[in-house]
Amino acid sequence: MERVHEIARRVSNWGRWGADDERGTVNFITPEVVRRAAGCVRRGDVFSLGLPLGADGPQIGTGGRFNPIHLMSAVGGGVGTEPHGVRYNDDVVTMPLQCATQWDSLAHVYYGEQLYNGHPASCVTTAGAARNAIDQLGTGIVSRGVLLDVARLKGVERLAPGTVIAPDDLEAAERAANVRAGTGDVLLVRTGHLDVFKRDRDRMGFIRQSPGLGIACAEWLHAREVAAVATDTYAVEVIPFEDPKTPLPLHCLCIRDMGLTLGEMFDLEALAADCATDGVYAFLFTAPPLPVTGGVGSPVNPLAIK
Ligand code: UVW
Repeated sequence: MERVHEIARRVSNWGRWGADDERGTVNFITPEVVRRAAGCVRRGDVFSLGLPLGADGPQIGTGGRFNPIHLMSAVGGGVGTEPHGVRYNDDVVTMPLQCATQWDSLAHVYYGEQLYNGHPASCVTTAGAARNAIDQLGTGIVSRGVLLDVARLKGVERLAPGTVIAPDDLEAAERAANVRAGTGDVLLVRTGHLDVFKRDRDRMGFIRQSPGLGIACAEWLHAREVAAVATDTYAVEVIPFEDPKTPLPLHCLCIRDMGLTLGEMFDLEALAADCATDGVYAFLFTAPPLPVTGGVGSPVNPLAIK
């Protein structure tokens, strides 16, 4: 953890938005940022970045995560007394909030008995998160989205598992896209790794190892003041971890020290193909989490609008 502690001293946002803050870098999304984002809409084409929420999802059962269980609680239920009158269908879903395309809340990963902004880890109990829960970000995540297609930059369909994405790669992808991620933007980084699940149907291969952001990206993300970062992988950061003795180092720095939420398993394929065609890598991005009271994550259907 030494390196995490050392970088944390430089990237910490604790106190930046007040001692009570539970929203972290989403605070960078000001009304002016939203207005600028809305100006990115040119054609009106909408891209969904969400995986289907079904039994055929990416989970393999580890860590208590399973794929959604969808049940019908009413099929052709009657309303009123007419023999051929009004009928209704209803349904129920049981699912881990982290099972498919999702945001991490600022209560999700921590170390040293404190969550983001110094809120005590004891705020999270079996009843949920009393601080830093996902509902705190409920209105927050609409902004300009910027896609950095690192796989395309490297000329491959997918980066190999274990490939560390460094700040230089992000900047090279920016130059290739003629875009610069800045204050309040939501950064989407494409590795191509989602196809290990989507095309190969290899869930184990998708989850157990992946390309991803290296620990050095924490300072870059901090300097650019992005509001959130999401990738097409299971954990945003590279797996195996760069230092096997320090698990989830980027989660620790982003979520706990910077208050920067992470988006995982975003399906960037159709959006990336469109960006490669029209050369436009910035768009309106909206992905409000479900306001789950006390939730430490949320499924989401992010939309990119060009
Ligand atoms: C963990 O694996 C703990 O978290 P995430 O789903 O955010 O990668």
